[in-house]
Amino acid sequence: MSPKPIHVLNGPNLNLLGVREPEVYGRDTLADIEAACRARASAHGRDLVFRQSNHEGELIDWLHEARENAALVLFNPGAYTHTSVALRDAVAAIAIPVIEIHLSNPAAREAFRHVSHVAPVAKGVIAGFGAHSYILAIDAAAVLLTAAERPGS
Ligand code: CA2
Repeated sequence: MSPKPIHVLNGPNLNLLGVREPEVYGRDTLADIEAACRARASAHGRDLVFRQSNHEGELIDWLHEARENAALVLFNPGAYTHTSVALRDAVAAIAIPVIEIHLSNPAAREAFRHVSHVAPVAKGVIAGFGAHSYILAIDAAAVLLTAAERPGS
C-alpha cells in the first residue's frame, strides 16, 4: 500500500497571493507555492494534496477528510487562525499531526494576530519565512513521517 499523502490546506484570501501586498506576503502566487511544495514532497517520496478555500466550513470538512486520507496536514488557516474555535476543534479532533504555517510572522504584526487558536493543538508552527515556510514545513513533515514509520516507533 502506498503511503498516505501530505495535505496542504490554505485558508481565506490566500488565493490573492502575488496580486497584492507583496511587501508582506512576497511575490509568489499560490500556484507557485503549490509547485514548489510538490517538488519538495516528491524529493521526499511523498504525494501531496494542495487546496485553498475562503470558507471555514469547507476547511473543517477537509480536515475531517484528512483524518482518513492524509498522513499529516500542513495548515495555513489565514485570518481564521486568530478567530476560529471551530477550526481549532477540528484540528484537535483529528488524530494525525497538523503543522500550522504562515508566510508572515503574525507575532511581529498587529496585536490581533498574536493569538492563534490553532497553535495549541498543532504539532508545531512555522512562520515568517515567506513561501519558504511551506518548504520548511514539508521537510519537517518528512522527518516526522519517516520517524513514525521506523519499525518499533
Ligand atoms: O502570514 C500568513 O500566512 C497569514 O496566515 C496570512 C493571512 C493573515 O490573516 C494571517 O494573519 C497570517 C492573510 C492571507 C491574505 O493573503 C493576502 C494575499 C494577498 C493580498 C491580500 C491578502
